[in-house]
Amino acid sequence: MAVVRKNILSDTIVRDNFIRGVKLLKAEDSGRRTNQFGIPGPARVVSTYDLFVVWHHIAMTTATPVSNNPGGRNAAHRGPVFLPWHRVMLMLLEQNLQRVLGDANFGLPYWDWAADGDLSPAQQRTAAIWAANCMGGQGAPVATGPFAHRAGDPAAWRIRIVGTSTGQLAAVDRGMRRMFAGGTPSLPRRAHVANALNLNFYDGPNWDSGSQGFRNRIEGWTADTNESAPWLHNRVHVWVGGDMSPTSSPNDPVFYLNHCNADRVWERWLTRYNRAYAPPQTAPGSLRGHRIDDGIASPFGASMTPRQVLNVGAVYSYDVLP
Ligand SMILES: [Cu+2]
Repeated sequence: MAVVRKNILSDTIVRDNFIRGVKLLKAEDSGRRTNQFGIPGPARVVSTYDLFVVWHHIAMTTATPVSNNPGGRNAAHRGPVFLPWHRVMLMLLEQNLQRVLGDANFGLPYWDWAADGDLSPAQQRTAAIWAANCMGGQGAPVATGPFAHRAGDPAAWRIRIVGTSTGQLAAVDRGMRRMFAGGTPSLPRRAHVANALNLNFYDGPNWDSGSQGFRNRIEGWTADTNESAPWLHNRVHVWVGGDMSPTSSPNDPVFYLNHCNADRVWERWLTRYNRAYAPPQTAPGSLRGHRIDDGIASPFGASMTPRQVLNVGAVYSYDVLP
């Protein structure tokens, strides 16, 4: 039976289960060790939660095509596969949360950031999502909420693996960081989402962060009216700041709430435009990794293609589409 994904502010049980679930995954040994990923220093356990962090970093630092990549396209971003790739990631996290929670009906919650974007900049920083009983607030380290740093508490949320500015992975052990509005003054607004949904084609040449179409707009590389860069999904990463900025951005559970909302916007787009995707499999090898039947590899063994995730109604749906 398909699960329903809900707004995290609308259901306290889903909210609390999400928080409990990510903590259980953070405490679970994935069976992998840091040295298997070339991370310098003594071999340490990689938790199931952190395996998603490593996966995201590796995808983001894998150029597609590997040899010549002027558009900056990587295995998960700046190209057509951005939306399917993150959909697969969210589905795998959701499955793992269902497993550790013992609840096959658990659906990943989303954060409707455009609703907050319509608030004043000051209200955005103290919105309900950042309450101590939800995601907690900002700081370096974060000092309130379920992911706050608490000195000497082994159950406190710790950042263990980060992506460095030189594209490497590094082992650390510290509290999580956020800095609201440090890199951009405000969240995306509902009007920006509506404008993105009016784009009636998915993606096109050069299939990168410079192309027109819905994918590049929701990812956040193309301009909307009267707002300086970045836009939409990218803007949320930059606005939250801290650990939401680098290749290891899944370190902050808010990553999943942001991407679940981007996925929700995509789902609306799919319902409107006949579940279209591009490029087709006949596209040249320079688009390998982004064509409709190219596999999306994961460290969890599963490999899905964009085509296989264009209609996920049997797996999950959203309580409300934008
Ligand atoms: Cu990503």
